[in-house]
Amino acid sequence: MEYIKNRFYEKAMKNMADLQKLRKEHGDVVLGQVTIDQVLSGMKGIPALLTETSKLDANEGIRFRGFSLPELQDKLPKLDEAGEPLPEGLFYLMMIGEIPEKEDVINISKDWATRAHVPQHVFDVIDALPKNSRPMTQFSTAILSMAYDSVFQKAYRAGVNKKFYWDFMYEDVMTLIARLPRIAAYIYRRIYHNGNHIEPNPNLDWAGNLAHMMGFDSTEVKRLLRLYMVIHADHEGGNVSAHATHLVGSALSNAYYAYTAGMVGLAGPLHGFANQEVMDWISEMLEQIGTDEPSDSQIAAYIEKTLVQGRVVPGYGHAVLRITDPRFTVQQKFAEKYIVNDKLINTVNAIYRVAPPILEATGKIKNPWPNVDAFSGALLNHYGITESNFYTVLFGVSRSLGVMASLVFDRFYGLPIERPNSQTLEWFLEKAGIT
Ligand code: FAM
Repeated sequence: MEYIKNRFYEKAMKNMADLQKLRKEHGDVVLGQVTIDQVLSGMKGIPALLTETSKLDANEGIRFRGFSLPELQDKLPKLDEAGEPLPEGLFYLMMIGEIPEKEDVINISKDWATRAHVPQHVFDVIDALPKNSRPMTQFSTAILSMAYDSVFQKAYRAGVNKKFYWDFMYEDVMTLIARLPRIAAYIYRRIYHNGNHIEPNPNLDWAGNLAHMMGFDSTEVKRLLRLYMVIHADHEGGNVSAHATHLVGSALSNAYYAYTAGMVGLAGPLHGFANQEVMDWISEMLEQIGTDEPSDSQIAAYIEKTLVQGRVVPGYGHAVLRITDPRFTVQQKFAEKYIVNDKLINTVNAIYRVAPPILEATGKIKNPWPNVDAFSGALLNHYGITESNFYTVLFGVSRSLGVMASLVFDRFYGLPIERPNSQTLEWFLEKAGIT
């Protein structure tokens, strides 16, 4: 499938002239000021990264190459018109910058199917870990164990000219993405189905095959996983998984190393692990209240209690967004369309009614609205994927699309090693005139 690589080259090459001009002629343009508060609050709002694949607006949400999620649900190719778009199409859009034709998307599905073979040693590595080690530990270890396959690493060691790095990175990225559904499904079947594994079906699309190998062959689950893989794919460059991938890649680490770094970041409870935390928090609440149909006032009391305990309400808040996450809304609409009266989904909707004013009243939480993780678990649970400690792996499979596409751009643009400056507390005190 060379033509996708060629199209990427043609499109990205056009940007190269602009990038070079920026660096050579406009490098001294001042972008803004940096305050002590920004540094001490996690570098929020400092424009410090170049990321092409998507852009997050605080008051509007994510756009992939200019397209919002509802627009993509409408425009990206689907297998059947009533279904959800294929994540392959989103990958094409992130790489090329244009909405693909259906044929382009099917070609990516086929390309990934031909690369999807996972070497036996990866399964051996997974099987060597205790069965009860966390799914994200098994997933990250499996990815890391594939690093020896990296063609980028081999080319680098063979002394390839740096202008060709991106080409080898592209090959690694495509192979890595192609293998993920098999690895994720293997871990799922190992932990929850006694290692009763299901072989891939190369005629299925990437997300459809993931559903199949996990043991779900219904149209409904495939449709859900296609949507899931699209909405979790990217959230501009500064989030922990994207930034960690980019940072590690900037040392010219191979794609397997860089993506593993992103995944161990995603495994944190303030990031991708929040999708499991939401489920744990809700079941803890239902257990304590003693009903699976809690009233609004019971939910309110439980939220207050969580805050008093100095814990976060998972699934709420965001480092950038200041509205209900459109990824939450897309899932809510999906549930409205396909699901009738699910008690857990009713509870998730009730929390959405109750939580924002309480969070807002604290006066310190900058965004009292739900994020993507507030809804995703309830949808998966509805369709029988009930093992919530696996959910972050699904997030990770999807996130590969954005962070790996960005890694190809990083090497194409020849972005240098990332090395921000750090200072001691004494320095900050001096700057503030305190000493
Ligand atoms: N519940 C309770 N407290 C919260 C909160 C929440 N949902 N969201 C923020 N806060 C607190 C926060 O801990 C901080 O407290 P301190 O000043 O005592 O340290 C204060 O409010 C100000 O935080 P902020 O500026 O509003 O948020 P941050 O940018 O620091 O953090 C999040 C952003 C997402 C880490 C934070 O909102 C949070 O912890 N949310 C719950 C976990 C979660 O859902 N994470 C998933 C995010 C998601 F979109 C993803 O990455 N998948």
